[in-house]
Amino acid sequence: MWPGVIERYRAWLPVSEHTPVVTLREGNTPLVEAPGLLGRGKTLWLKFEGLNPTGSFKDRGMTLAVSKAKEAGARTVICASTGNTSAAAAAYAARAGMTCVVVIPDGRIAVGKLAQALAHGARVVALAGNFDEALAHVRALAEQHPALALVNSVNPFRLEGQKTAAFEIVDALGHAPTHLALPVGNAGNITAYGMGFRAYRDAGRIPALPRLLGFQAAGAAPLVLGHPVEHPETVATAIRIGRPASGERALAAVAESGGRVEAVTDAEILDAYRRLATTVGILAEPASCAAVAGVLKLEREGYFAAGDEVVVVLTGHGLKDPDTARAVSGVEPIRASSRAEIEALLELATPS
Ligand code: AN7
Repeated sequence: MWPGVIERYRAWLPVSEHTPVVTLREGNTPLVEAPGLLGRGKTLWLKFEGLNPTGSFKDRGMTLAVSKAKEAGARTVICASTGNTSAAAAAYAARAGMTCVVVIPDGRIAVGKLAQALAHGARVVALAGNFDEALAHVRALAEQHPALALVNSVNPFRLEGQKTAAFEIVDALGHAPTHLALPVGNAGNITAYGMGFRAYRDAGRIPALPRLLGFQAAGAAPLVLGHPVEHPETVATAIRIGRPASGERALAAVAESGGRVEAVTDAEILDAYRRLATTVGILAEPASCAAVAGVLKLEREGYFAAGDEVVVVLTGHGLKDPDTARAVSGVEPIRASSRAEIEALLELATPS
């Protein structure tokens, strides 16, 4: 049985036999083929991280961060979040018997993520301010109050846990893909993939690093612009971040791999969202679709070559953000009050 990422990759992680493992058996997410998105001779896999216990990749880092916080004797975890980190922190804190405090930008997180944090019993603070301000507040509070364990990705255990996704991809394929594409917000996850692939390369498990392709939303693209964005805006609220905490490490990892960081517009994100939902059969949240949009854009520009194998990380489930799901479909349910009305809607040919 799959034991969760700490037990599966214990030798690669900073844990000991004294670490109380707090797990919801996260990880082991599938690589799903997406035929038809890239041209002939190229392969596209979707690493569906939305199938983790709380519906996003954050569970990989949270299992380690909460286990280490528990090991250190902490009773309360705190984080700032655009939504998914708060959902994961709330769930793993509940599992650990710890208190959880989350600070979110008021009115700017997807409704499913807010519902998760509340349902798991977290104390949810809706800040009049954006994510970057929320993160600055919780960092300062955690410094002043040693009883608070900060579980944002500035906590090094978060990225250690998240790097296991890179291991899983190589273990599942039996080799490294040529490219790994993912959305970039606070820039922790792309840094974690860089760490994971580097660890496997240094151990001789893969000959070279996949090229890391990071995609930001055009209205929140500090790493593309080369400077912080004061008022980030995008439909992809998960990555509405103007001052990425791991920005420099992320750019170094991208450069080392020979990859790139680019921006995609909200229109491109929503086009990719629709295409994924209606032709591949997968609902991924808008931030995740930024990576799909980016790969489709690079494909149009002729970036990929025959033989390339691309893995796109779908970081969060589309059910996290049902408002966007409904808006994107652009239609309402058709009302009916009788079988005849339903039948009329079917436009079936009359049997001969
Ligand atoms: C679905 O939850 O920052 O570049 O506070 O939820 O590692 O920040 C979420 C980020 C991509 C970006 N996709 O990852 C939070 C938060 C989804 C996300 C990202 C996030 P990072």
